[in-house]
Amino acid sequence: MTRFWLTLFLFSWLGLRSASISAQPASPLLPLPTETRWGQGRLLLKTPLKLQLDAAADPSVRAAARRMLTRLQGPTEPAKGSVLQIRYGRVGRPELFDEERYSLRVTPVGVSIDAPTSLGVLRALATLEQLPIAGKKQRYLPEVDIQDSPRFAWRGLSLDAARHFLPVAVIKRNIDGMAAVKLNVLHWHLTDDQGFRIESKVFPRLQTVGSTDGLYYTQAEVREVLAYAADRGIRVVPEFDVPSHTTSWIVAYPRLASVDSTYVPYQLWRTTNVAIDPTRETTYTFLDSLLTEMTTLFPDPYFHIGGDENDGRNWRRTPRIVAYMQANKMVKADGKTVDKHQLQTYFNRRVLALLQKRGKIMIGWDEILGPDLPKETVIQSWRGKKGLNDAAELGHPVLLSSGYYLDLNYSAAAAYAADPLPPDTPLTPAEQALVLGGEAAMWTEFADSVIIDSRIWPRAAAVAERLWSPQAITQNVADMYRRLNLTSGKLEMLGLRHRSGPIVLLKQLAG
Ligand code: CP6
Repeated sequence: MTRFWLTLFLFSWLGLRSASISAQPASPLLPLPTETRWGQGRLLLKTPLKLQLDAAADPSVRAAARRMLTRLQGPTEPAKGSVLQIRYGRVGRPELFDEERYSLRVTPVGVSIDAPTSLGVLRALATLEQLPIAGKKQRYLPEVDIQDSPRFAWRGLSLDAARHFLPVAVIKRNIDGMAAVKLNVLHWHLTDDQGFRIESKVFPRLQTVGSTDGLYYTQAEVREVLAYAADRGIRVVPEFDVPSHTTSWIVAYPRLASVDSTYVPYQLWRTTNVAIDPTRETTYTFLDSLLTEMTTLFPDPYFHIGGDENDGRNWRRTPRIVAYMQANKMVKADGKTVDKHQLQTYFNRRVLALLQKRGKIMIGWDEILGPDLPKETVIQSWRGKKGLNDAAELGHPVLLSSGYYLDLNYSAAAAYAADPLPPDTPLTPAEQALVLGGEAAMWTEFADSVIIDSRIWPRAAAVAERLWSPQAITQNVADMYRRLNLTSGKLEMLGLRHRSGPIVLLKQLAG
């Protein structure tokens, strides 16, 4: 035993020594790539890099390369000088999950990016943008050889645009931030008690009556955001939260309600206990029309139906719904007490059928989990790690959000420590393969579009690294904070005003 520890100490001491001898530069990169080999040379940035890209290249890749060069070198005309060479096989399909690999080489004479797909190129460009070092006289790229691919395929940021509306410009600048740290899924929480934030042409009262402040995205604006995200290799998954969190829906269309009553829009700080009626066929004809419209608008194969925090109070108070549950044996083990969870599972199966008819994969928060839920439904765990493991053990694909709630103001270190698959995971390899990744979540009951950047950034970048980088090289919290500080400065330059805050804007307005 003693000898074992001694050997261990000796090895770790040698490890430290050899690291300091080879004078590794402190990496500016976040998330850390799978493999990084630093060289001794440097590529000075004073001569503009000339972009060398296949003539038939995807316009998004060309635009992304131009954006990166402008940020790196200013809006210079490409001259002679060194070359940025980009090669890739095909245009990536984000939903295929294995398309983000790349290699990036910087030598004193140029930069080369090789990737199987355009998505890999976008990730490589994000890395390249983090590399420049300000030398004594001029800026340069350090010589480096990087091989990189993500640990998890699904690295999301969830934004609640329902409680406080988030204008398109806010969504776009947050997409820029996501791209900078290789987050690849924007989960757009579009509806909640306090507002239905997207235009429906079929049921326009949803946005006109359901958003009492009149703020919602038109379908043209949604398309604009989708194109902006797609150009940056980011998928957009919309959430329409049902059956609970639906006051706005019910205020607009009272026929959806479980309880016949007059509903008023909820105030921001109140939580929900309304739910739409899952026992009436008209509820499903309504949802069928709405989902037909919305699944056509959003091209991503995944579609989020929420499903969280239904306390069942509305259903238990309605004799018609209680009778339905009894007639259909939706009761607990005692054979008498009605079980709202069984009714919600029935509802979920009906919604699943509507989505599958449109070729969509359904996602819901962990409350929707139950033995009768079809296995193809993805579970997003927010109430704790147990939800993630339970779902994977039952055979569901699963996402982790527990531990990544930015509005709870955990430290970056705490978010960093939350790992979907820690070394002591109880999951078998087959179950582990069901863990798609995770999402940082920003709820907006107590945050509006002015301060939201400072809640999201830079902590979402710590989550991004947890989900992208290998576990073994991401155990040093102090080093994460060092790199987070660098990243934060870069995010600020992208327009995410989380450091200086609105004061800077006010000063600018004041002239
Ligand atoms: N809104 C919705 C929320 C939350 C959820 N759903 C939430 C619950 C608890 C915490 C944070 C957020 N505000 N629609 C749960 C998924 Cl701590």
